[in-house]
Amino acid sequence: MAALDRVKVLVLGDSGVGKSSLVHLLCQNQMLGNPSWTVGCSVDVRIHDYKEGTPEEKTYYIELWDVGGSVGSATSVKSTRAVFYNLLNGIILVHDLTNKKSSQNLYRWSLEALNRDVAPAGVLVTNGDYDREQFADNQIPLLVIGTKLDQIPETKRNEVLTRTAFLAEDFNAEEINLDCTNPRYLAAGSSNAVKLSRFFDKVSFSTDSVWVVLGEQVRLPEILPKAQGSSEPLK
Ligand SMILES: Nc1nc2c(ncn2[C@@H]2O[C@H](COP(=O)(O)OP(=O)(O)OP(=O)(O)O)[C@@H](O)[C@H]2O)c(=O)[nH]1
Ligand SMILES: [Mg+2]
Repeated sequence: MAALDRVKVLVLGDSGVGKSSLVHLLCQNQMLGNPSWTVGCSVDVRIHDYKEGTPEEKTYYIELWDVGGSVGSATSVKSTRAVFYNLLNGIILVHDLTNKKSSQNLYRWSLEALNRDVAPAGVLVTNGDYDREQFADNQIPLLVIGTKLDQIPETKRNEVLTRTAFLAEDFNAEEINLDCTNPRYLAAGSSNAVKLSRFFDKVSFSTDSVWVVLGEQVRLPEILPKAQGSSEPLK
């Protein structure tokens, strides 16, 4: 069997928002039994059928790089994380719907990963300082995921989801809100599953188009002449 193409997706967000729980759900289709702090980064893989059911259908390994979210913006911590940010095809931005700060910090996480974090070390780029122009030429697919939906009382959901819809708009991304401990939220055929599949289609397509190398967005042929008839990405 031919080796499958692999693509890399970063999973970013504050500590405790549920990144590891989400990755486990995406890759193992079940609740993560015993979550503990992620130190450094852990990687799991999901198999994705690009353009399923069409003549262009192709299977990809999606590597989900779950980057531990502890201790925000000290320069040394940032440079440690930076090693995970090279050669990426997409970013899943994860925030906790019960924690406003974790939503605001997504601006900082995305800027850090895309190497546009020009704020002085230790200063968060908050919603108020956010400038959409910083993303004007971004070609990396982004997906915003809100977790702990189960912990928001029914009476508060509208208010919370209206606020987070703006967030997805700022990132020009789709959003999914869910409970990471419940596989039902990603059940086959559900609108969440459709959004997810659309995101992974975009990410898979990007193996043939754009990568981030040391913070610069480049087209693959510019850094690696492709083997005839192959779209094997750079490893
Ligand atoms: N009720 C509920 N609990 C959740 C949800 N997602 C995550 N949790 C819980 O939140 C806690 C933190 O989850 P993790 O997945 O470890 O968070 P993380 O983002 O990987 O944290 P770091 O590894 O420190 O960066 C765990 O106790 C999870 O069970 C959710 O959607 N609903
Ligand atoms: Mg974790």
